[in-house]
Amino acid sequence: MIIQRRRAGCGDRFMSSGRRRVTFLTLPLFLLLSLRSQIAVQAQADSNPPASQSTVNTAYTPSPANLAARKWFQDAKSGMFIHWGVYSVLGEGEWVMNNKGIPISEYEKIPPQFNPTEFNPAEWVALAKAAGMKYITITSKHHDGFAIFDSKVSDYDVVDRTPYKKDILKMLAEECRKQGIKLFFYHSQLDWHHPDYFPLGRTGHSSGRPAQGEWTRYLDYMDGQLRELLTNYGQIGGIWFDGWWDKPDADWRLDKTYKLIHDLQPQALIGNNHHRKPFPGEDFQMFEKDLPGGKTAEFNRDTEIGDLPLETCETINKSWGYNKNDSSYKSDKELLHYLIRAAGHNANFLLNVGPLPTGKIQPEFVTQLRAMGQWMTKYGDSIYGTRGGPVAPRPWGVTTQKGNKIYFHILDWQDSLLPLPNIHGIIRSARFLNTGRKADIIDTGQGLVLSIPAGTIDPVDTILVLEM
Ligand code: JFZ
Repeated sequence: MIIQRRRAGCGDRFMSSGRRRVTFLTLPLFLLLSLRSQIAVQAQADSNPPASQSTVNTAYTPSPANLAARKWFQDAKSGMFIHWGVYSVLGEGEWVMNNKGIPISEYEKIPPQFNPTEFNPAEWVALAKAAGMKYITITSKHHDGFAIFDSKVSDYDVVDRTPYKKDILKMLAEECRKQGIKLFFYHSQLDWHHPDYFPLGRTGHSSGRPAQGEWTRYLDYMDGQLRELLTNYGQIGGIWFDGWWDKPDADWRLDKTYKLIHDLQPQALIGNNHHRKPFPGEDFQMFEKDLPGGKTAEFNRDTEIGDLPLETCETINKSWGYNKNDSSYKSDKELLHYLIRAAGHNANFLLNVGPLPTGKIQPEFVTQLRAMGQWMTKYGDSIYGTRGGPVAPRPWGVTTQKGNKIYFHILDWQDSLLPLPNIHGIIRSARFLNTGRKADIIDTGQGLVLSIPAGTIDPVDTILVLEM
């Protein structure tokens, strides 16, 4: 409800411009109560969908544990994406095998060079926490087909083919459990190495594989690795699939694979980066390099937003896997804006790091992550546990909400007045989170306007909190 008209004689202070200024904090209680009865409700054509997400797929009923995990996921808001594999050795990103046309026979010479003696899982997990992140999603196997865990259905893995010989995922899983971070596995359905990934899809044509193979055997192999991932690493957050888009017309036997996962760990959340509306059996929907509904990336052209929890992922520079030639780092402000805008879109932000082949995370990433964490320590209340707020995302910023609080995140606004549409009901208090100062809300008679005094604008995010 927007308060449009107030009774004469109730202390209206008219400004010279004719606007009425309402400082809600200073209004006596009887006035606030009297305002309840003089209300005009304004239709809202442009508000976000309701905060509670409907979760029903046709052929799949998520378990209560799964529904609880979805809520946890939506509350978590921030996660760390990790692209790490033997490709890191070459320092040209995780697509190097395809992009440089490296045949399998040559690519198989890389694992013997992968020896990350400086890998310290405690350091990685602590860094994620310091960045304010609540979960980690790491590549168990990327498109190159190489597993960074101990697989028994293949010897193309870190234990069998590298001098390091240790199960990286086991080490990380133990540390995550210790430090209270959830662990998800990114698992590539696309495989440039396995002989039964046949017929080939759009990519991986220079691998030099024989022109034959049995597709269902490949799917059995993939399910075999997934069974390992859901059995040997304790309770996991979920599986982040990718690569479906390489063969969109293939029979991926998704029902069987998804059922396997949900049978083994009902709470595990399944998402698939197929850039389509969610398929039955999935528990969350992710977007790559775009906010939900955004179509700046070509592969998001056919994307539609479903009704599952949302996540969007992005890189700090332009690469997922370690790229020694990529120094186009985004600033901490840009990254925070992405996180805040994602929250306003009702989505999580999964921010990527591509560790070095040594096991270290490069200092440029560490600096940005720590800066983001410092901001989250101060202002996390306006992000964690929130859902998209009453005003749909705007160029100037976004809104989030939690309980009786509405947060306006003003990210890019130069003027001293900002309209506050879609605010219904009595405002019990209005203040700026950055300074703690009371905010002046002006009732124009046709809607509310926020007055932003000089010096109030915060270079990252000016946050107005309305308590309703
Ligand atoms: C995928 C991966 O290919 C990429 O390496 C990274 O892991 C990212 C998070 O996810 O990105 C894609 C997905 C689809 C296409 C291209 C890149 N596509 O459809 O062309």
